[in-house]
Amino acid sequence: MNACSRPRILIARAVFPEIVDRLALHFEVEANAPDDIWPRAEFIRRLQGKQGVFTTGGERIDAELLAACPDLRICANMAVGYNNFDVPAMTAAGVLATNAPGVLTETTADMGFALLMAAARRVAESEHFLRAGKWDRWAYDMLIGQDVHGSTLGIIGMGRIGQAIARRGALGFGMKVIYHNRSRLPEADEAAVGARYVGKDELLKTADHVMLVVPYSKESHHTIGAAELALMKPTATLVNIARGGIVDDAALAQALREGRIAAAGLDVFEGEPRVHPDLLTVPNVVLTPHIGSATVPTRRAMAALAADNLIGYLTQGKPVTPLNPEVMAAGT
Ligand code: 8YV
Repeated sequence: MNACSRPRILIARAVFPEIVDRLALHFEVEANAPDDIWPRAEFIRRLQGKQGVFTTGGERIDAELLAACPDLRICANMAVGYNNFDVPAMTAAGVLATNAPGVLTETTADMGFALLMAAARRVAESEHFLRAGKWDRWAYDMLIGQDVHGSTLGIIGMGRIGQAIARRGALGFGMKVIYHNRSRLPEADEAAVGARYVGKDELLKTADHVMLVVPYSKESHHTIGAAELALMKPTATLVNIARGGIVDDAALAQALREGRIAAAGLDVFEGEPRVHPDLLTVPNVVLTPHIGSATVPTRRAMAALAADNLIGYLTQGKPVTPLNPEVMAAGT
């Protein structure tokens, strides 16, 4: 970049046109209006000479890519999760990483409850039943499920979204809320959300409904597998709104098929957008295509925050939500 030219950025996927227009006030922008999924080599080629990239959670940023893109200074994820970023490699390369926390908390917590209600009360199964013309009479046990109100909700992962789910459960549905997390919340925070800390096994054995809200990492891979499913109640439901890979999808499909747990609600999948074929053939699971944050205001807010990070950092050295602020301290 010569001294008087504007920074150049790449927007990896299609986003709201007004966000592209806003970015274009500050940068030379290469956008992706057709929303093509570029093969990695093409992504790297398009990143040449770019100082910033607007990513959406699906683009892997690692040491190999960073070595091939020496001009890159910031990667701004339009997602709170950033398991697509190798943050230590970015720090080593002097590249700032930013994510989009906060703005999607309540929307994603709503989706957790939508899946919980749908799974426990067999909403999707009931709809399929009706559309298939199978509803010809009332029966005392037709599509009966489990209660959500007044039951015990077990939350694994107690960050912002976990706490928003706890509040909904305790205050809205009169649930007893237990949680497990890497670290226990301060007592005042536990009281504020009405949740009690327990060990993971106790949570799995006690909860009527289990909700997963942990970030994905090597450590959280298959947090729920066959052994954990075996601890759960046969009447229990499992909801995953976190990331694919937190649950062993093959083991879950088998547990659902064998009635070892009652139902599940999944918004995220191992290897998505592919879905394990066994999950597609079991009836007692509600499947949605990673729409946890998908409301108009929230997706706008996420895109705006990613844009704010690019503008803040590349024009004034002041990002809003940096993940590795030490990059700035190092003056790189
Ligand atoms: C995004 C998400 O839709 O923010 C996250 O971590 O999982 C979703 O809200 C997805 O990552 C694409 O941006």
